[in-house]
Amino acid sequence: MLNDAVAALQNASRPVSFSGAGLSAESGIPTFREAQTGLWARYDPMTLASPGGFAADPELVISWYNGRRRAIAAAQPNPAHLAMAQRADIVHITQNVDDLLERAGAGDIVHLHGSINRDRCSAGCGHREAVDLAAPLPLRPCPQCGRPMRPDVVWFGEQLPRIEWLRADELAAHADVFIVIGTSAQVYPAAGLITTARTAGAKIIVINIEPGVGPGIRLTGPAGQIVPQLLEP
Ligand code: BJW
Repeated sequence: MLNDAVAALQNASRPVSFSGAGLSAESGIPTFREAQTGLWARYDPMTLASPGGFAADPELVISWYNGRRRAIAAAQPNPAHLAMAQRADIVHITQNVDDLLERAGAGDIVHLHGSINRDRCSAGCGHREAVDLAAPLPLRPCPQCGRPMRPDVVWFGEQLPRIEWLRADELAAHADVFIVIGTSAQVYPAAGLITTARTAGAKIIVINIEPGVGPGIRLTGPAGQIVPQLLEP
């Protein structure tokens, strides 16, 4: 299986990666569906990451995000991020809101679900600010219009950023190898990119710690072990 995947990549001219939270798990960042540990065990991430959750309790939601921000600030890219960054020919589509691919040195990254490194006005006045991940600010008003600031990420029920979505769709439609890394592929429209790539004829390589997630060549195991074997054979 690994040999087939390595050969597919060696012959690829338009390789694309598509990653999810499992890519950053070995950096100590809980996956989205695991992000309910400790203090957060009684909260549902599906509710926290939603406009309704923010409207109901904005301080709670900001506190959750700020805890995740501190964890990301303390984390380091793992061997999967580093191996991906070494391959300059791969374009990276990620659902992750962390910056570990950037910190690994990857060049071309499409963030489908936004970035936890920025805040924006929740009323959409257009104001955006960079966030210091190690020392994030508590809930505060937008300096431009006075409405609450919120993380610049995509919550359930919200549209994905148009330019990033169009680029990702185009990349998937023209990829010859599409490497799916550490995602449950349950959240749409992002998960639909796998079908787009497969329908257009791309070879699909799925790397996941769980067996049986997704179509194509399945490489089961932690991304931090499998991705370097695949990209640095
Ligand atoms: C490892 C590992 C290791 C662990 N190595 N692997 C069509 C059908 C049905 C529903 C919908 C649909 N279209 C839209 C919807 C609704 C909704 C949706 O998809 N819901 C599903 C739950 C069914 N989608 C939306 O609302 C989207 N918007 C939209 O469609 O707008 C149009 C619209 C508007 C209004 C009405 C209707 C349509 C927006 C989705 C936004 C998702 N946002 C989040 C939060 C981002 C901010 C934040 O991080 O806080 O994005 S939710 C969360 O899920 C996050 C992730 O990016 C995303 C994907 O999760 P991911 O990355 O796959 O993580 P996990 O935890 O699920 O999986 C981890 C995987 O790693 C597992 O498989 C492990 O086994 C594996 N793993 N360790 C390798 N070491």
